[in-house]
Amino acid sequence: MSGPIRQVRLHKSRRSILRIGAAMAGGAVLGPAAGAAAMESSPPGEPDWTKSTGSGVVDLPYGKPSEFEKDVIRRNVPWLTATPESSVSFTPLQSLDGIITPNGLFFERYHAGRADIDPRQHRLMIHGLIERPLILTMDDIMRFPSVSRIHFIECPANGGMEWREAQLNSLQFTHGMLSCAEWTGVKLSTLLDEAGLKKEAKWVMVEGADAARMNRSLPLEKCLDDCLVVYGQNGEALRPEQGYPLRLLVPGWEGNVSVKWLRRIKVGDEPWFSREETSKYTELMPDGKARGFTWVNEAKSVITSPCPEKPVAAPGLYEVRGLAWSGHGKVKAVDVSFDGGVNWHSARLQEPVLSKALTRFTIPWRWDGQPALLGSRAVDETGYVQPTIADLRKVRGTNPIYHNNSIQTWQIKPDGKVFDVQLG
Ligand SMILES: Nc1nc2c(c(=O)[nH]1)N[C@H]1C(S)=C(S)[C@@H](COP(=O)(O)O)O[C@H]1N2
Ligand SMILES: [Mo]
Repeated sequence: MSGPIRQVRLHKSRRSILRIGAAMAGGAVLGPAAGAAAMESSPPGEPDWTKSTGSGVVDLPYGKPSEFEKDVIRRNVPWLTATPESSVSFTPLQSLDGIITPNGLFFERYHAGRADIDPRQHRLMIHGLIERPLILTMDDIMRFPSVSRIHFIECPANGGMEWREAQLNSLQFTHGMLSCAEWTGVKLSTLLDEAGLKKEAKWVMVEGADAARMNRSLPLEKCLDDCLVVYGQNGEALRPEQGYPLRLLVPGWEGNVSVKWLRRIKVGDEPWFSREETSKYTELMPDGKARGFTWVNEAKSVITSPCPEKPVAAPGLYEVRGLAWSGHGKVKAVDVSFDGGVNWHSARLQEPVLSKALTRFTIPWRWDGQPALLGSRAVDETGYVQPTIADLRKVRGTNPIYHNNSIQTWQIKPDGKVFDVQLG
């Protein structure tokens, strides 16, 4: 009994965070009456779940979230693509904490649908400018020394619908082609070492086993640096959505190069200029030329709470939360503005801060009920500062689809609703 009582007293003598919010919520559960209730042996009322035993073990052989979390799901934008086989679903960033995306909520991007592959029949072929061509089974691949690394994947088209104007009033749809997992597999350099690179080797082509046979060219330097051939995702096998049984993971680079259902690696001395690096994943610049091989996802951040899906309940004290990331390495700092970029305040970075991984930031905010414009700006370890949309447009115009890493502004209205806006 003494614990709760002492807690209540402590709360009274110090500044209470919940008091204002709870009163506004009608005081039903956490209102002033809660102070007295905390001195009883249990919270007021006796709910059904306390009156009888619950379900037994292995009632759910593979666990899933509470039924009360049923709205926390991947969603798509139906008008965006002609078919669901060549489409994308978005991660509900507004409902997630920390930096890891649960496997069932990892965003999906398919060019020709999800391949469902029998791992016993899957093969990875390595050929081209190497000494020993290889055809590896999954068992072969799992015998190589393994590594586990936490990295994000972001489709370069994330935010691509916002180049001209703010049109999607949703964090899930403006930023949800972004997820982060702990990946387990073999370093690509280990496999290339096993195959023996010839000295003319300069480029590597990677290809998927899906109906799109998606393929991309990668410079050998990146392949030998930090690329992984992975079979594990957050401690279990890759999900089919993420390329089961095997995918390439190219840390920090546009998601498209992280080829799923990986079946072939060819070593050459020049790029292949595949469809996905000529017709797509290039950007039309204002002078009519197209930029290609724009691989790196540069520093970016977004406030995940509040956001259009998570309005502000009432004036009071809040913790503003968000995510920051950079394809060049670690996030060094995140600044947050509450007045549309006039004043900036340093946010706290939550540990761990990992290279080419999502980083969580927080900052306290007392909302006075007045209109506000919230935005976050990431700085990475190279010193690169996340740009405004106005600055990006000065260089790249309004035609691009890819690599919109601009500062996201959320407008808070006096009723607490949150809107996706852009500042001139
Ligand atoms: N084989 C294959 N690999 C692929 C794709 C694909 O359609 N086929 N989509 C790519 C694109 S465009 C992106 S953004 C990422 C998305 O990875 P995810 O679906 O695991 O989120 O996978 C890439 N790898
Ligand atoms: Mo993508």
